[in-house]
Amino acid sequence: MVHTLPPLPYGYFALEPYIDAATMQIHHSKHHQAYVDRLNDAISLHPELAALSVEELVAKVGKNVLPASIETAVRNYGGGHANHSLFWTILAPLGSSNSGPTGSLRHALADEFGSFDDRFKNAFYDAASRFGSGWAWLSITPARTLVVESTANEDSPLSAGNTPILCLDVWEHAYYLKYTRRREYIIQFWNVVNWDQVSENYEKAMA
Ligand code: MN3
Repeated sequence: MVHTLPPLPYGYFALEPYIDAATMQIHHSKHHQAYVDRLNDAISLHPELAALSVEELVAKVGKNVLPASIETAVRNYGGGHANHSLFWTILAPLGSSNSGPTGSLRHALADEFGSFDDRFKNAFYDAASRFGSGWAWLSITPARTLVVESTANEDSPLSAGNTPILCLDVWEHAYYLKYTRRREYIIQFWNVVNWDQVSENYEKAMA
């Protein structure tokens, strides 16, 4: 097996009460595992792709370089695997790493959005409020600027050449056990963002 489910860097209960344990368990052990399994199935007949990371695979989506028979599988299941793998790492229990962006990311957000709590969070809220299933992102463009974006389904910013550093899964499976409205989930999400990790992702992408 080429791709494996990464372990959560905290327990299922760690993000309570903002993201509940039942949601985390199902989301990680069922949904994410299914994406990993289906990606492995899809690429099992293509040993030439076995050495590529999931991020490298997803970056090839839409460029006519993947075998046509597995393009959609890589887009959906590879995207699902890559997206969730980032998502788990940018979450952290309340009180650990949640005090806000640090270092050069803090300055870059101020430069790009003017105000963090108002304009950046509003832009992210709008991206997360997209119609239907998908994701909201804070990404870095090839021109090395920050951008808030939204993708449908399991599409990844990597396929468009951007590097995601923060994300929020807004599929119903990510929140419906606890929240009846997506807007409440989006607002509560900020309590459990691992800003140390997001800032580290930023430094790495800009290096
Ligand atoms: Mn999900």
